[in-house]
Amino acid sequence: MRYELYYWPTIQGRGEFIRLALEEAGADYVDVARRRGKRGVPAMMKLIEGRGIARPPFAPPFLKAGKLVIAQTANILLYLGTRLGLAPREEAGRLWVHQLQLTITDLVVLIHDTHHPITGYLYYEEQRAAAKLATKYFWRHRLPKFLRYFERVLQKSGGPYVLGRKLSYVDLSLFQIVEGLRYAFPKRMKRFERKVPRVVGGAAMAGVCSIRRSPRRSSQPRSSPRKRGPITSASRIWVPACAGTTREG
Ligand SMILES: N[C@@H](CCC(=O)N[C@@H](CS)C(=O)NCC(=O)O)C(=O)O
Repeated sequence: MRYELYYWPTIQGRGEFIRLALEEAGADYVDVARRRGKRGVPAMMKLIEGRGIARPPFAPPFLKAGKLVIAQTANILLYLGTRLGLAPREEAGRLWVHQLQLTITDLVVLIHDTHHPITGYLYYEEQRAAAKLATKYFWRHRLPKFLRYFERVLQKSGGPYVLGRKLSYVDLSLFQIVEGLRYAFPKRMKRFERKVPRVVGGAAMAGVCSIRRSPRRSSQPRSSPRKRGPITSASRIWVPACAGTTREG
């Protein structure tokens, strides 16, 4: 089956979690919004607006698989996981990796909030004081709690991956989290990494996958786009876990 991935074309964002899984499995897919003209972003907007579709997605990323249109990153990965050989087939294992992915979903929101704690509609500069406070507590409490949790998960599994020796989509997402944090907070992350060696080690192994060599992996932007745009504009979206559009000074 040829999958259709829909995500903002110029950033890695949450779309990258899906892209990583598709690339790792060598799946046949098209990155729809990266196409030029009407077949690109307008085609994505058409589905979001619910034109000609009974179950419209709220926001990208979403995946079209035959007649199915599936949104929500963790939900998409739940669907793809067993099909791409990146999740266990049995129920308990499938729910376990889904549970871990939902935890990553929570972490992504916190990472986003280090720069847009009040709202994504305001410039980073307009909420800098709140962002600084959010960043302080993120690094002091929240990130350590999340990554130490994954450290324990990896200890229990025996590593290098959350399922032990079998790679899953969760490991690919952890790779993306580590890479995004390195990009957005290079100094802090450098100091922090030694505290979560299993997470960093597993991420490094998961990262040695096809997408690293693939021209389809979008690069991190060189500068920090801080323009405010409409809600549907890619320029608004700041998800450093995956996009890393703003860096620490
Ligand atoms: N919980 C959703 C979040 C989806 C989401 O926030 N997508 C962003 C791009 S990364 C978006 O375009 N949001 C539009 C909006 O919130 O209005 C997921 O994990 O997929």
